[in-house]
Amino acid sequence: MPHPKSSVEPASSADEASVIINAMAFDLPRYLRERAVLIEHHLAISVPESDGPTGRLIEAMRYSLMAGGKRLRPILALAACEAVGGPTEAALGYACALEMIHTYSLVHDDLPCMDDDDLRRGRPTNHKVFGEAIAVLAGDGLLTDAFGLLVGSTQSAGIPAQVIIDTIAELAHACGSAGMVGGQVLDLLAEGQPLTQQELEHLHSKKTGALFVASVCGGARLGGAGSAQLQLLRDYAAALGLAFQITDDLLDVEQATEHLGKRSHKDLQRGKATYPSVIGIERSRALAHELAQHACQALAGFDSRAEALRMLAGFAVERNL
Ligand code: GRG
Repeated sequence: MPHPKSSVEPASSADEASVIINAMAFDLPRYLRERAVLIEHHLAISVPESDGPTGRLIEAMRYSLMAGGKRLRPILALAACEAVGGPTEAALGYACALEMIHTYSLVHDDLPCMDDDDLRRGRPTNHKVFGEAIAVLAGDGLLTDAFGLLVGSTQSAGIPAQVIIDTIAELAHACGSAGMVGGQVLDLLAEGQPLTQQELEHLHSKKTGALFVASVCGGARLGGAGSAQLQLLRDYAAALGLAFQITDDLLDVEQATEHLGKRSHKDLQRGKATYPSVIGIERSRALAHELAQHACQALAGFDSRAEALRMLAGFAVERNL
């Protein structure tokens, strides 16, 4: 498979014109739908049903994995690959691995020893259906198999070994103690404590932001991005991740459980500091929009192939789910 090398070029006025035309023509709902179908098809193949001795484990993994959700992290990975001119197949396995890791974090986050939730993605949580032991193992299975899928799929796609190694290293860093798991610990320790805005941002940059950055940068790296492009995409993803989290905090306050498919108003109930509780609802909304704009500015040197990424920054803050 070709693995194009490209660099960031300053946008010409012709590029700018084509970006505007593209933005007008871009059908985001359709793009999201089509990408979700592609990802779900590939997820179903990647974690196939099994009636063997571990059938119950696989059933639990698939129960949460195939329960819907926005599929935003894998969609970002594919959009980032596309933005640097890479072929979708280069990042498809990686995209699915991201969704498996995200799903593992949700299954574990819902456990009684963590957030103790009964509802996720509109269904009873994993441990409510399969019991705690199987839910823990289903999460472990999703996390570990994600790395297996990443290696297998990128090798089959002919990605250079060093690019695969760099992608694995960045993903492991984003998920582990320096990233998502570390952020979860900060979150647990902060329950009932007042936080400053800076402390809240630090917590979320790890808990939520790190996986967004890995989604975008990994997808772009597999698509052939150079280091200048990766740096800009890192800025894009960090701003987008924070904007997404602020919007999540706002939705938790403003939407009902039945609408979200997960328990709402839970941050307040658990005594968690959130953007609305620290800086107020209006400032939170304004900050989320500023961050989405900042994310788009980081893409200024990219051509019209980055249109999906631009639209996704808007989606992250305008969504109602
Ligand atoms: C390692 C146990 C463990 C947890 C890591 C990510 C995480 C920390 C916990 C999940 C709970 C949570 C509310 C995290 C904040 C990030 C977030 C808003 C997750 C929900 O993501 P969406 O909205 O969910 O993309 P869907 O269902 O659409 O995929």
